[in-house]
Amino acid sequence: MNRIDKELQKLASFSATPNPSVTRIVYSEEDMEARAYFITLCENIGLKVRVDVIGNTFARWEGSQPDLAPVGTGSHIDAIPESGQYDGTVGVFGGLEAIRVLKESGYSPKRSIEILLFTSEEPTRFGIGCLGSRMLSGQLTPENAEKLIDTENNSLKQNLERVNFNTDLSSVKLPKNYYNAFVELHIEQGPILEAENLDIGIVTMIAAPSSLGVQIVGQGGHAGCVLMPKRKDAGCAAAEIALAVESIAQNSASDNTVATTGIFNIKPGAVNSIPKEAYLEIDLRDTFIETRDKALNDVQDKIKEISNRRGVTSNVKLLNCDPPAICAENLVNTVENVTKNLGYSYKKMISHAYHDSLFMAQICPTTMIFIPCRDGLSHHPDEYSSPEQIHKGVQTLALSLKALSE
Ligand code: HGY
Ligand code: MN
Ligand code: MN
Ligand code: MN
Repeated sequence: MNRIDKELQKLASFSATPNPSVTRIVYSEEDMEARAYFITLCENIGLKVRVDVIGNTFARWEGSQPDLAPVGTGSHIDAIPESGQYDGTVGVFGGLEAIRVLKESGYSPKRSIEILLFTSEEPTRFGIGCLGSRMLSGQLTPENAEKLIDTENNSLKQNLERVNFNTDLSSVKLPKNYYNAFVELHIEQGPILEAENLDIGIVTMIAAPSSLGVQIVGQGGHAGCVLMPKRKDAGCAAAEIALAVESIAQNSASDNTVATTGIFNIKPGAVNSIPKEAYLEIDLRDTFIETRDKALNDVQDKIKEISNRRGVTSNVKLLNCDPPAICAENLVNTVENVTKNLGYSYKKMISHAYHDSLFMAQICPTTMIFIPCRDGLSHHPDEYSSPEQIHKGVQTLALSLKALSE
């Protein structure tokens, strides 16, 4: 088994759930152990490591002209509950492997090359994704970050104090033009590359994500004694809303509108008690802002109509609503030339998943390199990319970083 595969296996052992699933929520014990493991590997090859106050970790291979803006690469290692070993981690450990491969080839960069381990790409703890890259890009201000409350009712600051990080959030935002370019290696998390038997995807655009939180309050009551005409069933209202979300996405003018109700909780959760409350979180994305926003409005109108008709109250909160990212043409061309020279098959494509690159694209030229994943499965214990697929991704990243740092 080669180096990076061993390391990805070791990394997967830092998990709150047993193998093959991975659960590694930001600022959890397993997250902190995984971070320490990565930092050790970086220090072992002489990279200069620094960690910012929310845990974004920078591992720099100093170039011969250290004053030049570095070339960045990286991704995340936090993992949603019961997910897989490769989402994000291939980009962080692939960045490390790319640097090792370049070092071992005798190359030394003019521009520094820096790996960035982003804190909290997944929305699991705070309800919004890309916390680290949102703050680095300035899209999320320290004032708004301070308002974030996690699923255990702790603020961001309380989390930082618990893991002994500093809490001066104003120091996170990167200075203008901090990076000359940013390239993220990531599994595709979809079926296209595998179905078309391609080695590499070169990302030209990242879809526009949004999410809503919906708190629904009905009447509740005894499941036997309240006759049907009198019921104000929050669970049924939630179910009707979830189906409306699906139908709005299916009937959108854009084929790229996608939506689901990924969080669906009802209270009190007793079989013989009519659901009094429901809490939903709806994930809605599209590559086109207009159709994304139209779908978002339609969902909110539908929530109002269903709630009024069913006599329940609903409180809707927009959790995030971000523009799509257009990747830098010159970077896409650089990666395309590298891929061609390596003799790998490839295609230019859209990322329907969001990534930290969505926000890095707001502050520097950015693109992504995708590798196939089996059956297009992700956010699932069976998520898998083969050593050969990872190898091709790392080679493409390494020679792209070389081309950008010469
Ligand atoms: O949900 C996403 O698109 C990302 O994988 N967190
Ligand atoms: Mn993910
Ligand atoms: Mn990811
Ligand atoms: Mn992502």
